[in-house]
Amino acid sequence: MRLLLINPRFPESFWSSKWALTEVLPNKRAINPPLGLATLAALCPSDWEVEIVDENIEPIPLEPQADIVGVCGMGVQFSRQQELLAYYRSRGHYVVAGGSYASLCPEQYATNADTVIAGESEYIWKGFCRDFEQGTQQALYHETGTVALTDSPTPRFDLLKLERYSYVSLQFSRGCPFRCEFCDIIIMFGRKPRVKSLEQVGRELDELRRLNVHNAFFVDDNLIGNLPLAKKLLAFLKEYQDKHNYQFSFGTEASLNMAQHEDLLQLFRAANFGWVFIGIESTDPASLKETLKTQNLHEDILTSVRRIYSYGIDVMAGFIIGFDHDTLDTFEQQYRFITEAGILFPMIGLLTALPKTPLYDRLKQDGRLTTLEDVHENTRPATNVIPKSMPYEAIVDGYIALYRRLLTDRGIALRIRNQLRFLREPTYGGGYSTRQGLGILWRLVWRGIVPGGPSRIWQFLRTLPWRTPAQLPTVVADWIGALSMKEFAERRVTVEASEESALKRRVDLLRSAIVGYVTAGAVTLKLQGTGAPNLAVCLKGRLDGTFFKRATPGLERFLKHTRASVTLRVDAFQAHQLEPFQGLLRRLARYGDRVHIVVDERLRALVPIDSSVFNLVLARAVD
Ligand code: B12
Ligand code: SF4
Repeated sequence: MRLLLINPRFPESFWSSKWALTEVLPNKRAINPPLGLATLAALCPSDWEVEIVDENIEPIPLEPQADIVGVCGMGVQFSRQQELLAYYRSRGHYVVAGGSYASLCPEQYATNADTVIAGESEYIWKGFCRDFEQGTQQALYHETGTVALTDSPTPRFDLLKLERYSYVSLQFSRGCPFRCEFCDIIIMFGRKPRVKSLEQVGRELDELRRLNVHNAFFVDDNLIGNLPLAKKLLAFLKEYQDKHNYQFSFGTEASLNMAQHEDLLQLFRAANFGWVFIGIESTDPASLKETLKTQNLHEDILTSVRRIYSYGIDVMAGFIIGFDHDTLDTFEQQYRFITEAGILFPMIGLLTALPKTPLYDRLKQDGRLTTLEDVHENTRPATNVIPKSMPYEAIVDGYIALYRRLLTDRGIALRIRNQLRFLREPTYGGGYSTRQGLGILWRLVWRGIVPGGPSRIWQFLRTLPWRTPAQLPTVVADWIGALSMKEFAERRVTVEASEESALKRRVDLLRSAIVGYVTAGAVTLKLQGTGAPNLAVCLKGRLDGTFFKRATPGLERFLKHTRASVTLRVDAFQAHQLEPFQGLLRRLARYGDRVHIVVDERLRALVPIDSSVFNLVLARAVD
């Protein structure tokens, strides 16, 4: 049996770190590989041929040799996941949906998937494989019991192109003991953390060592969900690292109460954990109580963060604004805390109600939910919650203003200095060779710092740790991450919505450059939409090299100077156009997230498109 597993392209978000990946880090295309697919591959019968394609790093095959195509997805990937399922099904493949969102809302897949795997797949996937071989497969396999993680196999890391990711994922536990009102993790994975055995973890690390991995991310919901077991894991990791020259630099997700256990922090340090992601959400005790995040109420949060720093561990954190107790002052409080604590990568979201969570049920009952497209992307100025203590427009404006303040060069530098005052001996070393490290620094300076002008250069110099060089990798990573966020925010979050005149001017310039072709009807241009403007360009007649020479800079400038998207539709194409067309694509690649390409089905073999760079539209009915 031939099985093709696909991780669909993510829409761009703060997490994509696009600027860092394209401009600074060597040969990396995405942050993390799809661990769920590698786990699923390991659960297949040994005689099945399995291939994993991650559309975030490579194009999807349009004519795969596969009996079954399995597509995973989080909520943010839902529309692409549906598009891929529909496409492969229309080509005669048997299509299966699984992953985070199919686990939470399997009912939403009924139309496009032949089978839905809902929940952890360690047991039910084996059932599906058996049934499929016998021709008795069902439409839905739903895990309703409890999966013991000791039954989870070593993921097929060998099927992933690990060198293209900044971190490689592995997992020790699932589930979290807490009960934050907005959280869907405990709906999917429960409140009793389940863990793998230390032997299993050791086997996975052996495999990652064999594959020459250095940066590893424990993607647990909360690594310290079961404290005694977490301590055993960390002691084991320390011993493992001792034996193997500290090959790994680790990171993970954990709850803030880790700060209350100095022995635990000591173990984190000893095992070489460089950073931890923590859901801080709010510094207001009333809001924390409201959302049942009581584990954050043990002490002043700044004290907790600084204690974690004192063990050499950097803190990334998530914040939420929009709790019922929050007011317009909350924005200022969050700004002050994030700055004083020196949190370089604050993931700030407006309170959003995800389906099936207690928050969703409460707000629905109170009539405080609106419909919002793509509710899953919660790091943008939009929410499906009607705020209680401030107008919706004010919360959106406050959100944009907060990011603006945090992402000024001065704001970034101030946070770095506040962080370094307490993160004196960071464990994080970068995980790169000296040569690679110098290359990264060089690109950061020339592509990130110098283009920011004298003020950014000055702020950068002020953050350099002249007396403590061990802090340098942290400073470099801080600037790379912060400039990546800044670049994304400037394009997608904080841009003024009033770009209309700039848009029209750019389209006019483009049109006048190719006016002969437009008049002849060989190409059409149409600017559509206001909130999310889109320029539709349709190639429909004979186009020569001169056309591409003139259209390329115009389109490139359109994308560079506006935040609009472009839909490039190819309805006619001759073989001699391939070279100039590819030249056009190369110039637009850096804006690929905003470029949608629709190729007439009869021409697809003639016009190869890298779907990991551009949005390759496969749905039939596209305007
Ligand atoms: C690691 C991680 C990330 C990483 C890497 C993501 C990646 N490439 O895989 C990073 C940090 C980049 C990330 C980012 C985001 N994430 Co995330 N992430 C996780 C985390 C912590 C672990 C995922 C994981 O690897 N699990 C380990 C594997 C083994 O388990 P699994 O994926 O559940 O897979 C099992 C089954 O689902 C099934 N399965 C999986 N795939 C498939 C496919 C098929 C065909 C089948 C049959 C079965 C199947 O088999 C597996 C074994 O049982 C989860 C939390 C969680 N516990 O799932 C959140 C989680 C998946 N993320 C989430 C979110 C919301 C996001 C963001 C949108 C956050 C944001 N607001 O910006 C971004 C989006 C990413 C982007 N680029 O835009 C949500 C998704 C909610 C949902 N129900 O859809 C989760 C569940 C956390 C949460 N509740 O907040 N994330
Ligand atoms: S600590 Fe995190 S994973 Fe645990 S319930 Fe709260 S939000 Fe969910």
